[in-house]
Amino acid sequence: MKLYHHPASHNARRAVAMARHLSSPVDFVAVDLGAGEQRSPAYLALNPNGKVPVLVDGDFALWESTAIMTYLAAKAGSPLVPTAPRDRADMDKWIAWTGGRFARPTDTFLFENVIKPFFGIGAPDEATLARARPDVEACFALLDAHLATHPYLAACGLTVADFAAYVIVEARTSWGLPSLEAYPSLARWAASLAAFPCWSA
Ligand SMILES: N[C@@H](CCC(=O)N[C@@H](CS)C(=O)NCC(=O)O)C(=O)O
Repeated sequence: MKLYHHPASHNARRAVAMARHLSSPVDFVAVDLGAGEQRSPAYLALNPNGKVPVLVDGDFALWESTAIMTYLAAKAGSPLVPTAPRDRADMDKWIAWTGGRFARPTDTFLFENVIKPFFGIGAPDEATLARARPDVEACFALLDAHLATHPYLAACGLTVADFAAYVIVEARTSWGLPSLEAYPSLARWAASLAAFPCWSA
C-alpha cells in the first residue's frame, strides 16, 4: 500500500499515525503541496479533491483521512474498529463529530494563525478568531465532560475516533487554540493519546 501525505497536514498526520500505530505495510509518499503536485492529473485520478491523504491499496484509491484510518485498522483486524453495531456506531458518531462540529471552529484557528502567515495572505483576523473561540471552548467542554466519565471517546474503549480527534487537540499550541488547563479530563485523555509512539517520526 502507498499512503500519500504531506508532513505539515494534520489530516494526513492522522492516517500516517494510524498506519504507524498498526505497523501497516505502507510506503509513505510525500506530496509536494507547495509545488501543486496535488493538482496534477495523476494525483487527481487518485483523489479528485486534490488533497492529502490518499491511500492506494492495489486498484483501490481511498481518500478522507478518517476513512483511511478505519480501513487500515479493519484490514489489520484491530480492535480500534469495533465490530458490534452499537460500538461501531458510537465510534462513527465521534468521527463524524470530529470532522464536522469540532473541525469547523478549530479550522478557523488553523487558517487564521497558520495558513495565512505561511502563504503570506494577510494577518490573522482577530474578530474572526474571537467569533470562533466560544465554539472551540464549547467543543473542549463537551469533550471534557464526556471524558470525565469515560477513558476514551467511544464507550467500548480506545478506537480510531480517539486518534482522529487527538490530531486537533495535539495542534492546540501551534493553531492558537485554548490551553487544556480548564479541561482536566480532556488533558488526561490527550496525555494518554500523546504517549503512543506513532506520533513521533
Ligand atoms: N476531509 C479531508 C481533508 C483533506 C485536506 O483538507 N487536506 C489538505 C491538507 S490538511 C490538503 O491536501 N490541501 C491541499 C490543497 O488544498 O491544495 C481529510 O480528512 O482527508
